[in-house]
Amino acid sequence: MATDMRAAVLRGPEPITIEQVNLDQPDAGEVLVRVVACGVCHSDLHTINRAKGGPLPVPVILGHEVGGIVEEVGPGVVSVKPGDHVVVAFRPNCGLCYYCIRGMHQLCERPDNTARSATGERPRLRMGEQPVQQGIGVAGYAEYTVMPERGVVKVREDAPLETICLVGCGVTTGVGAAINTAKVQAGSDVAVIGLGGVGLNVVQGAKLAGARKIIAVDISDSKLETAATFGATDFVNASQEDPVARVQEIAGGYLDYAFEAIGLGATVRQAFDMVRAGGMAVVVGVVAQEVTIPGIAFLREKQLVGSFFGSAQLQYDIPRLVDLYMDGKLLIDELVSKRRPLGEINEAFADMEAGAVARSVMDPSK
Ligand code: COD
Ligand code: ZN
Ligand code: ZN
Repeated sequence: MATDMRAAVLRGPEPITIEQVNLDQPDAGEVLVRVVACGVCHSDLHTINRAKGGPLPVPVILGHEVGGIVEEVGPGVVSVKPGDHVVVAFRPNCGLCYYCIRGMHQLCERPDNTARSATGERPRLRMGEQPVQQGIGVAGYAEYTVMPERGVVKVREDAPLETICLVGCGVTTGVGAAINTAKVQAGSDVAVIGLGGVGLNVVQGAKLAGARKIIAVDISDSKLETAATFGATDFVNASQEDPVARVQEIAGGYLDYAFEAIGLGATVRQAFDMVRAGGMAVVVGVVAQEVTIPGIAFLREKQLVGSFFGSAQLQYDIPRLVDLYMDGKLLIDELVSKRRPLGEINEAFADMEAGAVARSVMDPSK
């Protein structure tokens, strides 16, 4: 039996529309989740812009920052049961490949979402006879989603799903870059370039790790102000002064870590230039360009490191990040700039494009 539901469907360059979609019941090893809330992440916007620029498998339902409640489980599912509260992990891991057995789940070679989202080999959603893709493996802008078991993580029931949904991507990506990828040392000095939803989480990850100075770099004064709430101690407006020289000055010449959270070649270079000898520049942003680095700097043992999804082990990291939020050590409410019913999804993306919000959260029940 299939479930009928309302969903926000992207069919191409035109605006997203709300339509009736059919969802399969959970198969062996799968979980049907009622979506309580879904955050609007920058990667969804990237997908929309790709749809404007060229071919993209459509129709597709975007949305991958989901907090929800298990409605039904398929045969063989053991880690969750109906009624459990879950955060969806958009990139499930197989547990068995080269990377998984070495604890690098974020690099899993068989994440069970490429087939669902890109090639549509095994579609779980359809409109009439037409398959509908689960964008970024989830399709969270809908009343329900069906995920493999390792793509849902049980969380405590006293945590508000409409807030902790952001742990499904933005919080984990940013905080994880600081505490998992870089393993920021207590007492060290950190710079974060770009203070969107992800950069703000790098700031609070660095604070959690016990950094001394956390230097926020952005071109918008309002973003710099928000960064103060999340723990930034010093502020550099890169449109008014040279960010490399100013950050080095604030750090007394020895900046330990720099994080790039925008996705531009020029700011990756700034991050690399501003760290001390032996320091680490971490690239969190998705960089579609080539990056030029002065090779001689490697003699100074500078490190340039990538970070994907906060180098997270989701079944471990998601519940502990939720605990830190419930203990008041992580701010998530402050990231939610706006809540909207599903029908306002296009407006939510317009807000993101205008830089007007840290995060919007959609409520598919409305
Ligand atoms: N110098 C300083 N700041 C700048 C500059 C500049 N030249 N240009 C723009 N900025 C600022 C903007 O003012 C803004 O505050 C910020 O950079 C960017 O923020 P947003 O809100 O546009 O973007 P986010 O935080 O939602 O960002 C996401 C990334 C853009 C980093 C995106 O690349 C991403 O999601 N990366 C994470 C990769 C990952 O692991 N993803 C997991 C799946 S989503
Ligand atoms: Zn995301
Ligand atoms: Zn794997």
